[in-house]
Amino acid sequence: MMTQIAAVRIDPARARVYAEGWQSWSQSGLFPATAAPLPVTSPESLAIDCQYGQAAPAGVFEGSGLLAVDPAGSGAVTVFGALEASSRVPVIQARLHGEELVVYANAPVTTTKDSGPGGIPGALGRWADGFAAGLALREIPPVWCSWYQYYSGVTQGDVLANLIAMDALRVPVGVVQVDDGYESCPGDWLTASSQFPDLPGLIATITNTGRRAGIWIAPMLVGRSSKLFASHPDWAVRDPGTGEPVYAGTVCRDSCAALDLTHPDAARYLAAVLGTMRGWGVSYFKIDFCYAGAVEGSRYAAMTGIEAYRHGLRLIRDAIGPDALLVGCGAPILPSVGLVDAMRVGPDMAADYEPRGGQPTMPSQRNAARNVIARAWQQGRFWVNDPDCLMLRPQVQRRSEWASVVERFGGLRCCGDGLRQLDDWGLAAMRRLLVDSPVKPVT
Ligand code: 9PG
Repeated sequence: MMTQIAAVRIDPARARVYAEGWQSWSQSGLFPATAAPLPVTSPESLAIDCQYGQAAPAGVFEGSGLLAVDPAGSGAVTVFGALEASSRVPVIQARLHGEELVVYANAPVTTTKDSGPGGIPGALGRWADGFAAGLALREIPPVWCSWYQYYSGVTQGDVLANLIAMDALRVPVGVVQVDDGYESCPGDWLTASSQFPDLPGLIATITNTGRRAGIWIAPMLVGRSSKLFASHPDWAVRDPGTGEPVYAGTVCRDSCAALDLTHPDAARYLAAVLGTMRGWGVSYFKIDFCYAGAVEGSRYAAMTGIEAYRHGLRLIRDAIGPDALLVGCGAPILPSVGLVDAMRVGPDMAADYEPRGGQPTMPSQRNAARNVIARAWQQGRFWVNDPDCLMLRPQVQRRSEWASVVERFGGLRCCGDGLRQLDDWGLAAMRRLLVDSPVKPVT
């Protein structure tokens, strides 16, 4: 139930509204008060990008646990923020009525008037200093990631060729991360696809060069075609009404359910998978499609989606150990604070500047840059921001603009190009930008 909590007087022509998206890929931005985002309509985006699978109504700004208003003219920035995000995240909405923004929430929030410097980003940074006080953050070495050149077609040979090329071309990479494509099916993480005849051997080859080996995994999903789902259908989060597994997205063309990590046997299974990867030498984990761990539904233990999600994140950290680096992706923002080393803060980067169909969460430089700039205040406060990979090969539209955004606002530095695809400009820029991530705020 939404209740009105405030009415903020604004100058409609100049006022701005910040709305925090639910998870990494969800639309986050600083919008003119007269231009609320278009509502999400695609069923896939509703399941993936929206809190509780529900879109904000037309003409409404919606923040997941955080919304800020800069009235422009006179007056301080007002920040409406969650008190905590460990059991539920309040939905906060704002609607323009003449010269007022009327603000509603479905749970108690704090209201802070901030007259300090820096407008909305400055006020959000100060709010974050309170919300996430006392976190110790760690530097992340520069990463090479297989996704943005090879996508799901990546082979062991592609990774090896790049491992050789990074030495030959003197590209300073500290972590070599194998992305989606190595596994036979989401859930069956230790059964490799035919593209990876010897995954443990590849990991050893990477660590033998003195680099960290990294792997992508979607630990909170289970594909319906997997052996895991066939043998343990009771490990899926279920709709309390129908008893059917809750749909949690499509990965590798497989429709997926959410894995119930409150089930002790499912938790043991995941811990064993991660422990095996640790045993191969993997010490960097990009955990993806994490929103699936927070869907509401029937679980073994009676927990809210967010409680179950945080339980899952803790068990993942226990399984990989304190020295491994943990990067969240597709992950609910406020519930992850303090539980990951780095966090993807926007939709996927892509070679095309504009998203397909104009959709605000589809891969594209336009969408990625919007979120990375809007969420820059999280860098060095919640975690190291991951703006997504640098893509600097000649086929990438407006590539120097993306390099500038990553340099100015990002934290984690990751190379997404096949290194032999880079021309002289791309190689020089890549060498310059691949440095250890800062752990300090950028704004
Ligand atoms: C691997 C990729 C990469 C990438 C991640 C994630 O259907 N979707 O809406 C959708 C969104 C993002 C996405 C894939 C699908 O990309 O962000 O870095 O790891 O998964 O599959």
